[in-house]
Amino acid sequence: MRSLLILSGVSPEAAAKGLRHIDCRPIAGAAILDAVTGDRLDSKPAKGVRVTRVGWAPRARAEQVRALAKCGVRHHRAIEAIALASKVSRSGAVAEVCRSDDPAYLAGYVASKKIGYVRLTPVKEKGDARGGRVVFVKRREARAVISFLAERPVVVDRPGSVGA
Ligand code: PML
Ligand code: MG
Repeated sequence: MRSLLILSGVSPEAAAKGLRHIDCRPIAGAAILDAVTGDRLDSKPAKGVRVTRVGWAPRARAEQVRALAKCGVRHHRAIEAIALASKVSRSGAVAEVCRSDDPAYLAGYVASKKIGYVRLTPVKEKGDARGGRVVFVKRREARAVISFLAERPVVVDRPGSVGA
């Protein structure tokens, strides 16, 4: 995950801070971090930013389901995570890292415009409820990214792309 974040343009220091965040008890939303310093930029440390108002266009969803099935991935969490990562990517964020907080679901991913959605499994051991989501941004864009993530309705109309 660290290498993929650095490949995506996140500094080693910020990547380390982000990975520490998803190695803890999860918060409801995403933590927004400065992609250079790793400073936390959202205003609610105990909550983070909920990435909401994102869904699949039905045909695109069906295509994505087929593409995942070809790789042996059959889980609604993967489909929902790809929609969410598509919205995060369109927000202008530098990169995102996520590790499921479900103790029975062992996958995670790193996503960015540079590398796409890179799914990794297992990223933890069964029974481990630590996890979460971190979005790395350019500091001067933090406010715009946060309002896009929380408020802007987005429809994913092609696998890997977003039509807002
Ligand atoms: C996947 O690609 O399978 C999704 C991994 C992250 C899931 C996050 C969650 O819903 O807990
Ligand atoms: Mg969860």
